[in-house]
Amino acid sequence: MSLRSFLLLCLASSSLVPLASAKPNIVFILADDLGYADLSCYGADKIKTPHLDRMATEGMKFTDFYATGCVCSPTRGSLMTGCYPKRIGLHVGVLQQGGGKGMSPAETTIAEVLHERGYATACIGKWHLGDFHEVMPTSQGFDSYFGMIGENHGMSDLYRGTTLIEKNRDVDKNQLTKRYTEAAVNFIRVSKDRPFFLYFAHSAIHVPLFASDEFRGKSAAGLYGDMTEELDSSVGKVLDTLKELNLEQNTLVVFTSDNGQAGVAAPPLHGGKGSTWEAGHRVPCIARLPGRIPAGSVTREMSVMFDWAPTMAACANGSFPNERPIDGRDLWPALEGKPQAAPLHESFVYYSREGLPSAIREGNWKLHLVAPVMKWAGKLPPEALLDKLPPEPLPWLFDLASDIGETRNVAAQHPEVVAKLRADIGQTDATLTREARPLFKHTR
Ligand SMILES: [Ca+2]
Repeated sequence: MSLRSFLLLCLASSSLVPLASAKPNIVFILADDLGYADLSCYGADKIKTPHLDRMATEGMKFTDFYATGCVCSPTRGSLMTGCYPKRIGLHVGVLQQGGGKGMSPAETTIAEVLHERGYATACIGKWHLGDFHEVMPTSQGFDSYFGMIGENHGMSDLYRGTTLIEKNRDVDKNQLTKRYTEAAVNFIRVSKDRPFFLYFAHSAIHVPLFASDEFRGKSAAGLYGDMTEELDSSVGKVLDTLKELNLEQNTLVVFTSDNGQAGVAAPPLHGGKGSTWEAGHRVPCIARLPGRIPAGSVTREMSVMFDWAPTMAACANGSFPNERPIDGRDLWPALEGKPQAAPLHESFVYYSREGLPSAIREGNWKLHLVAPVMKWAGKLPPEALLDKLPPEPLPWLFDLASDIGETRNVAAQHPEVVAKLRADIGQTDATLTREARPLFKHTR
């Protein structure tokens, strides 16, 4: 081939077939306390979520995706670092505003990894990984931050960067989803000409519940449903903006939740936030990147929040640093629908909100060594939950393939499975304990 025809061919192919960008944009949307069965594409019949449903039909839905923690801070730290919360000292409870603790600045975050690869990075919404300058989003890899640093109730204030702009009592929480969404859309617009990473962590659905007038009283599932529908509408606005800017084909969008619903879960799961029942940890997860993630696909691969850090790094054609051990694995083979010879994870360990290794899943087996506690059971009397507990003493073994609601204890029939899972949970916890790195603690 002559040089001239080679150049012509290059020119023709570059104009006809745009090369897939080596650095797709990434939008990671995290809901707070949204339950597994609370989106219509996950079986909800009283809550309408057309935008998330569309995202699922255009991308991949996960059936067996786990929030690392059953409460906020552990899961959020895990998402940022690719680690089990215990590895980074975040496995016990949640961080309190003014409590002097935070995720260590010595940890490598996905925002730092992407920033180093040339991404514009923004965190909008709930951070919940510390409220001192040293541990706020702008010290952990984000160019900018706007949001309520902790939970939408109590003491949490609204920040821009590291500046407190509104005290908690002055924030109109009914307008929070709208304000966050405007900020998110604005960030996408101003960043459209370079790779960007938006971590959009809604304060919704966490109790107490708030909704703007447009959504209040509109769903068939009370204020929780109204708030979920408003959240769905926010996702729609983000997707519409990507489409309008012609970025749809070049943006990975992920939607998931940081733990289960703070009430009693809708069937088929049992339990809720703060417990190691499936409904405490198993959450909806949807991922869309047209052309790479097959449209309308479903994965049953057991995967965990900590997988997204290495997966997002790989999406940016990079890799997550491994000088310090991490627990996450690259989800791309599963996301691209490639057949898997072996499961991504042999096991997943459920830590209780007290930080104890309480249950483990391997394949479809789940073993509970500690009885799950339901702290956020809403208004239900404790007796209503007791009848769900197996009458036999611990440990309890469930086959999630046939008993996703964890109601039939089969430990007595499978002593060898119980023994293996018991040994494995001990081994995982021993490794994490031995290798654990410290939290940030303010010394002033
Ligand atoms: Ca939460």
